[in-house]
Amino acid sequence: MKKVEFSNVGEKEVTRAIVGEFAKQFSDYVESDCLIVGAGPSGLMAGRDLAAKGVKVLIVERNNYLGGGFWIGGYLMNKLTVRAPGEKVLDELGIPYMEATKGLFVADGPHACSKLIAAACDAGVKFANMTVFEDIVLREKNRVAGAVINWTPVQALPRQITCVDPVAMEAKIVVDATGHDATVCKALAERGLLKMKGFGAMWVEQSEGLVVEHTGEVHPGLIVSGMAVATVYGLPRMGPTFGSMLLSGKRVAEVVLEKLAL
Ligand code: 48F
Repeated sequence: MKKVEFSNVGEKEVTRAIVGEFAKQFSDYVESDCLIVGAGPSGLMAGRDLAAKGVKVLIVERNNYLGGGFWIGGYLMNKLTVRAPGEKVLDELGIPYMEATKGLFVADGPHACSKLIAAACDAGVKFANMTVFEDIVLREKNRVAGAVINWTPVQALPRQITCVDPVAMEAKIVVDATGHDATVCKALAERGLLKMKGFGAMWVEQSEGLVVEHTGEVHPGLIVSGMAVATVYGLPRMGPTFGSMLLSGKRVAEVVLEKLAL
């Protein structure tokens, strides 16, 4: 059998490469143009469109994996649906799909999700995964100016063995893309700075259009995206259909670009 010759580097070089590159990127992204909390379909889509326009984007995600509900689609079956005109975004991302019935398209979750993640990475989005959003940073007139974050494992362990203070990241604009929980908006609501209605019962024909229409700035410095929009404004939920998540992410990118131009 032919011998394969690998380069002559050992453990210390491997460790230094990881630590060095992590520290460089982390230090650089302590300040970004746009910090997106949540790497579900709406957060990834927003990040991809923004980074493609040269915006410095960091996505913070509490899980190890990126993609949120987009991996598995509906009911643990790895299929996801998109109602027209959402299939245009699938075309743009090169995601294969079939038409199930007029105006309803079905794609494979893993294929769709990995394409969207790759598109975000290719555009230049950076990720802090296994990182949980804990709180907001506020500045003058209660403008949202960043996020307080910690390692997910720290938060997951019992309090008595993890008294680890978090750190904060600053950003010109923060996006809440945390899905139904709307965790970033909740941090404002807990301080009496925002009223949240909680999402309504499922009604897909109503919810998709309303979510995209209501996507935007919810408080100075904070944009709301995807299902978090339904939670803030009391809009109906929609179940495993994703066209409006992708279009909400696109709308976020438009709003952020307008704001950054000011
Ligand atoms: O839930 P998620 O996929 O949000 P989305 O982009 O899309 C919603 C759909 O998946 C689906 C639906 C309509 O199609 O009803 O549910 O609005 O992704 C949200 C991401 O945010 C992360 C979470 O792990 C997920 O990947 N996340 C939530 N809370 C935090 C967080 C937090 N505190 N810190 C960091 N990440």
